[in-house]
Amino acid sequence: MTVRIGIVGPGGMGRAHIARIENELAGGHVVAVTDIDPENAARVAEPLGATVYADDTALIEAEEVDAILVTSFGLAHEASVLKAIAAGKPVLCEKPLAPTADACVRIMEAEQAAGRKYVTVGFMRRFDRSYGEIKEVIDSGELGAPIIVHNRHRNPTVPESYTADMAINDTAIHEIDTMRWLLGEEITAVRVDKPKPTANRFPHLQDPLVVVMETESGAILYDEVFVNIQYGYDIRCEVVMESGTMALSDQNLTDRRDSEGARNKITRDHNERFHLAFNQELQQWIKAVEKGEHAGSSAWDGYAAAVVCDAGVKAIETGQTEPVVLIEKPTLYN
Ligand code: ISE
Repeated sequence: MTVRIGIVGPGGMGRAHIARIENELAGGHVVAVTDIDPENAARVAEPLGATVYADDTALIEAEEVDAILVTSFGLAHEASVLKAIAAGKPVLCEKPLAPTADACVRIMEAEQAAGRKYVTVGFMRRFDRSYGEIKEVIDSGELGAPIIVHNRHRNPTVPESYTADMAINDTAIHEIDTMRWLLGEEITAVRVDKPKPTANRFPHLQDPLVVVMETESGAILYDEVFVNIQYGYDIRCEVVMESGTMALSDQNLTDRRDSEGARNKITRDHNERFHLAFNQELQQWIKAVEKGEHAGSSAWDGYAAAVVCDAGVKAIETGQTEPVVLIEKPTLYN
């Protein structure tokens, strides 16, 4: 069976997903497209032979669509995801699931009423092989419990439209989810330190930031978020355990040595760095849809990340350590 996918809001991320579904992955085909910009929808649909729909409601309800991929902007996610749940169709929604924790609660309530998990959140780092190897060692207990994690999330630049809260909601959200998954526990408090800003930023941005999180067991997680570091897209993670450490190694699998020295090429962006992780994530989702199962991060993960983000955004304003208070986890997500 080929899973017939409808895409809502194909910007850069959506087009990258379409390319992987059509050229690299098995079992899926994009048959339907909608976008607030009808010209973009037509441009994307034409080479695929896909149908253009006037809006997300028409696309989600279309008989020819089995599953939905939501790659529109964060504020629009909730409405499309709720419509997919109402139509009984699996939906993979790019992060953030929704911009507020309250919106994520509404999504969880709709899923609970429907009685099954329809929603997968696009936290692709869970599918990165290096993070996976770190998780295996943590889970094995060989090196004892994780105590401190040092993360670095560096982007070469961001556009002027990038707002101060996006350092948390759009960038640190990846570490927030990855840390919850790696350590298998919830984050309980967040503080945000503000080093002297780089000169290479837009004046409205405080860049870099250091997000400091505490977990249920008392581990401390540091996340340097530096979105105008110029030299490239650089993601680091070192987990310090009781009798050893595990860290992501350099981003490329080969090192170049020549008269200039030894180099491991730095990637430019998340699509390049996490290409294989995105492929794995989408492939697993397509297979799960085919079998009527759920794969990847759930709406609960989207919710928990949103609550930490809300606390992080507040911590930027207050300069205080802000508590993270989650609702009780609904049994659907246990
Ligand atoms: C972007 O939306 C991403 O998801 C990237 O992984 C992240 O590095 C970047 O900061 C975000 O803006």
